[in-house]
Amino acid sequence: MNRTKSHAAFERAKSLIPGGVNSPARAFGAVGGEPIFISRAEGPYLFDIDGNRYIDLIGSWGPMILGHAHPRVVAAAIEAARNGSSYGAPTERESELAELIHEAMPSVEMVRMVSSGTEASMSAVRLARGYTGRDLIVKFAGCYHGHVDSLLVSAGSSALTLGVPTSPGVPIGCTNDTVVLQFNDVEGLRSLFQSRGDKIAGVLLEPVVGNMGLVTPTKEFRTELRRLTQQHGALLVYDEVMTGFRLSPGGAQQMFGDFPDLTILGKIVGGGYPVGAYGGRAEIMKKIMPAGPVFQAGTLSGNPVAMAAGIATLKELKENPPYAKLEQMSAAIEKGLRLVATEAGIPHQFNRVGSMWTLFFTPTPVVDLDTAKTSDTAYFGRFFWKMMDRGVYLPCSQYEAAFTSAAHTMTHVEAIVSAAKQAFQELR
Ligand code: KE4
Repeated sequence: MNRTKSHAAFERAKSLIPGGVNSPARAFGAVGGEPIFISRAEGPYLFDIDGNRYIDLIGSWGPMILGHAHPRVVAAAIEAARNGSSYGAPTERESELAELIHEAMPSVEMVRMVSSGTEASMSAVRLARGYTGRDLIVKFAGCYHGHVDSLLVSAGSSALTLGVPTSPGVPIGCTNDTVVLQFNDVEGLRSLFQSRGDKIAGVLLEPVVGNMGLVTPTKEFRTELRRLTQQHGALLVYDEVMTGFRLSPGGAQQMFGDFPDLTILGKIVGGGYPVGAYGGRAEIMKKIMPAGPVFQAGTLSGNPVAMAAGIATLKELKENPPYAKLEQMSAAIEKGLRLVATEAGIPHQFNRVGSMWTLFFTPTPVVDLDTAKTSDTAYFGRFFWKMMDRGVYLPCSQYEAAFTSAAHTMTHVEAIVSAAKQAFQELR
């Protein structure tokens, strides 16, 4: 594929923007080569500035569950933008989106809008500490909650991809009160609560992990998490930035029948516009200023254009739920990729929950960060480019989830599987 314009754009960007990108996740650091520059996107497709078309399996790392440029979302954003882009004053749209969130996730009795998942995670951690009067936060190796200082410890996503799970610039004082356990480690959880349970403000996790590649929790792990947090007065915080409105209308918590104390949201809730949110039990949320003493603020929080896009997205998901189709498409992708990888004799694992999935190149079942890291990331990089050259755009890291959208059809599934079959044959 000709990518000369992307190369020139990357050279230009690198002289102005660190690494030429505004987020390391899109830097292609783990797969080698250079990122492609996008000119536009529509439905299941990305188009780069050289005119190449790709079946998009990232969907902006999760937000584009409806596919790109969905007419309803585009129209809502344009209509809102015509009435001004930001007021710094409250609008009814913020309450409308809050009502849609609460309707989908009853555990979220009250919610505060912010502008990113990171901001939502940071605020939820501060709230858990402010509400409980305790300092300790528990997270799990390989889970990523945004670039929050206190959570950049053994973080997943691009921190893991680029090998800086604990970043320079984060003073030890910021992470002294962060305890990292292995995901699915029930004994580790029990032992920590036994020794320090009365010091724990909150336990933060991705209820289905996307940021070490896709990893699912065991039922025992989820049940113990809820039991121990309740028993010791710690808050259970579900980071549903990726899973919210994706795994079901009510995200992972609805799918599992769980009831966390706080929920962190992002991505889909803004329909591709900058929206994050955190919410939960009203008595906890009422601690947030100006209702309570825990400070949190933001110029563009509840931005009217972003709210309009989020409302349009959640209404479309509610009125025309795509979940059966997402399951059908994603199951067909799983079946096809498992088949062609097996035929090619490639050691692999395929982890999937609904429309979030990861093809790991390892013979070891992937259940936590240690097992995810047995993957052959060099092989993944070669596979990634073989797929790119066949017009299939996978996440540019073994440690990320792929996302199927409502715009994908069986034609796209067949093209994805066919490209993988050829890629595996060429990589022999
Ligand atoms: P943002 O600050 O990127 O909006 O959200 C941070 C975040 C929080 N929680 C979860 C579970 C997340 O997946 C994320 C962000 N996800 C990454 C992709 N793995 C975003 C891509 C990027 O960093 O560019």
